[in-house]
Amino acid sequence: MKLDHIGIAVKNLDSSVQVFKNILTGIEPEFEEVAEQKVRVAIFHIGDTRIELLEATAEDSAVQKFIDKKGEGVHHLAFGVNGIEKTLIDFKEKGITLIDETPRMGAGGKKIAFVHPKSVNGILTEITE
Ligand code: CMX
Repeated sequence: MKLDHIGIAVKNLDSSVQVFKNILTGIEPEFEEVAEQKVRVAIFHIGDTRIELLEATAEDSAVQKFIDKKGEGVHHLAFGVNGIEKTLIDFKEKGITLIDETPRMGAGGKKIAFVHPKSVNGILTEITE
């Protein structure tokens, strides 16, 4: 298990990238659009983990709903696992509420699944492989 990335919801990707470039001096982000999740993403690699800035590309995007309700800020934590299907079964057996019972495709063609924030102290949690 590792901390794969931290997702941060932002209103404007371009201006937020400038803010994070000032903080993460010398790190150039990669950009990606994840159509299925209705987000545009700027990815900053920091050692073994990443900060992902998320901008909604549609009004009904989960990121847009989050910003409307809570404002900008940490949107989710993502943990890298070996054997995502096995991990989901394990979580379910432990009574953890899953948003995705089976993995779907996320950024970079990785398998991802979300766990409901109500199950994890208000933190939307992603697992990825
Ligand atoms: N972190 C913490 N709480 C969150 C949240 C988040 N990111 N998103 C929503 N919530 C809370 C809401 O505040 C709300 O709480 P209250 O009931 O106390 O008001 C509750 O969850 C329900 O929220 P909602 O706005 O009514 O939204 P939905 O039920 O439609 O969906 C969720 C919530 C988490 C199930 C949905 O956003 C989801 O399936 N998310 C997973 C996919 C995703 O977030 N994709 C975007 C990023 C993708 C990427 O990284 O590529």
